[in-house]
Parts: sequence; structure tokens; C-alpha cells
Amino acid sequence: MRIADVRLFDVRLPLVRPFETSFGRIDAREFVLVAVESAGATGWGECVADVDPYYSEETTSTAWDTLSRHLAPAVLGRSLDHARDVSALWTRVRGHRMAKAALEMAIWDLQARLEHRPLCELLGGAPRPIAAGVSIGIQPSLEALVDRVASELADGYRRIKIKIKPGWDRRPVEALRERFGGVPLMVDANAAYTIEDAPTLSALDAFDLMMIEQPLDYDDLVDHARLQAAIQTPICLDESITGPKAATDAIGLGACRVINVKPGRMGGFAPSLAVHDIAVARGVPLWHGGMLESGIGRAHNLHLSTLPGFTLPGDVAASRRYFVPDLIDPPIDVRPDGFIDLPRGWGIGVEPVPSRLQEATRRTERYRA
Ligand code: OSB
Ligand code: MG
Repeated sequence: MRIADVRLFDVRLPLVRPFETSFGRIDAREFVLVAVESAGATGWGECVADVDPYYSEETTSTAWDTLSRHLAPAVLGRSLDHARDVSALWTRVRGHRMAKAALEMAIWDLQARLEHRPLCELLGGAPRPIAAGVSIGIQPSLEALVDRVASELADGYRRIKIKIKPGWDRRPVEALRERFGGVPLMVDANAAYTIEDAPTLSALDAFDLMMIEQPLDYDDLVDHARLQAAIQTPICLDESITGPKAATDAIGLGACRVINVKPGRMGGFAPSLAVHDIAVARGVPLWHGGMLESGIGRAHNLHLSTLPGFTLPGDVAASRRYFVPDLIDPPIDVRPDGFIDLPRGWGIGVEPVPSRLQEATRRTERYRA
């Protein structure tokens, strides 16, 4: 496939409700959407970078700059045998994994469409319904949290994850255990604690949590290994797993017992497939994370989730928890049993509704070979 055309869209979508984590609160997603064309087909990719460099160093603006000045020029006019080879065209570009992932994943979608196959097949998976969980932001009160969890469970979701931070950790977990018994429950700290907080974190062992996600700093595998040795609850790493090397090191050091896979965080599908295989070979369970994606990124995530290593419910929920309307139509929905069916069709199986994309786009640029 010869990459003939790359378009970037600077998109803003208001969130249905604000989302609060240990690092901040947002009420809209502002992201870069990528479209690549070859032989009349279009592949789509969504960049997970946010406006602020809080989850990672990258931002919407650094992603736009890297895509327009470095990554799009590296692929334009080039012929590729397979999407997995894209990253070889930009080996000199250090970091900027979210920007790389947006274009790399668009090219995977493009290839699957050109081959008239669903993306999951090209990735090595097979269509299957995906077990869905929800990630619930920090709430203004325990009552508000209990109400939100009740409503998510009523919608069928198969696992509850809540965001925690110092001062909002033990009490919310205790409240949910009291009210909802043994429901599959986990917490995500987004790096809000230090190793000095080990006593606070080991106090959570009493609540039979599935895991605690990214308790310590984003680049600190060593203290995560120390913490894992001191607590019973399995540690899951998110921010720290930047690719296959980090996954190998983290597992080898005992820094985690579970891995959250986000292709957007790791530079795309090729590194995600490598992390998948490393984790499966070492018996480490995986689940697919989320970054409040629109239907485009959400569809990519569902296709990757079909691989066999994804044995735990992911942060892959229905569109209506995030955006009404979504960029895609029909939106992604959850079944009453808490599973999500893959969108049907070639590639990711969905594309933006042109009028909605136009409405949400603040700036667009086009580069041709
Ligand atoms: O840490 O998993 C995270 C959202 C934005 C940034 C980081 C994270 C999250 C979520 C939400 O937890 C997952 C989702 O519902 O998409
Ligand atoms: Mg996380």
C-alpha cells in the first residue's frame, strides 16, 4: 500500500460528565484525529494525548506538531508491505508514542480495509464479544459514588474501577464493599502515591481488590517492585508500560502482576502485540485500557481486545458514557450482559459521520505525497 494522503483534524468533543482523576478534572476531550488514504480507501486513527501533559509528557499540540513535521512526511509516498513495518520509517523520532500510535493505527485500519478484513483478523485475533468494565472518576461524595456504581452495575458492566488519590482511597472502597458485596472491584491511582505510602496501600489488602493500578510514579519500576513485595493486592501497571522493553523489565522485576494495554500509550499496535506476547509467555493477565476515546479510538481498542491474552474486562465501555452524540453512528453500545460486540465491517468497522466531524473540528490540515 502506498500512503498517498494524510489528514489531521483538531477535534473537540464535550464529555457527557466531567472526569476527575488524581491528576485533574476535564469536561471535554480535545484530540487529534488522523486519516490516511491509499487506493481510494481511508484508515482512521485517534491520538490519545490530552491538552495537558499530566497523564504523559505528550499533549494535543506536541502530537499535532510531531505528526505534521515528522511522522506524516516520513510515510507520505512510501509503499508498505504491512502496517507492522510503519515504525521503521520513523526510528529516529524518539518518544512521542501517542503521536506515532495515531498514525500507525490509522495505517493498520487502512490495510485491513484494503484487504477487506476486520482489523481484529489482521491483528491476529478473531471476532468475539468483549467483556466491558467501567472507570469511574473521583466523585464529590461517597453517596454520589455509590449512586454511580449502582447505575453502572444496572447497565450490566462486569467490573468496576474507581479512581483514587490520597484522602480518597480507603473510604470509597469500604463504602462500595459495604453496599455491593463482592462485585469485581479495582482502583487506579494514576501515580498519586509514593513508596512512603506503602502502609496506606497495604490497608487496601483487606478489600479483596482485583488489582491496584499505577500506584506510584510513571517511570518508577523499582519502587513498584518494592511495593508489590509489601502488599497482597496485585499491582497493575499502566503509565509505566511504554512498550515491550518496559513490560519485560516490569515483569522480571516483580513490579506488576497485571498489565493494562493501551496502544495509544505504547506507539501503536506493533508494540502492543509484542507486549501481548511477552505477557502471555510469562502468564501475566492483560486487559485493555481506555483514554476516553471517541468511537474511532474505541473501535480500535475493541479489535485489539479480541486477542487471547486479554482475559480481564477492559475499560471499553459504551459511547454514551462519554459523548452524545459520538463521532460515529451508530455509537458503540453495551449488551445487557456487559459485553460489547465488535463493530462489523472492514477495518475498525466505523468511520466519523462527516457532519459531526466537521462540527467538532477546529482546524484541519492535509498533506499529499
Ligand atoms: O489511567 O486509565 C487511566 C482516562 C484518561 C487517562 C487515563 C486513564 C483514564 C481512565 C478512563 O481510566 C478509561 C476510559 O473509560 O476510557
Ligand atoms: Mg490507568
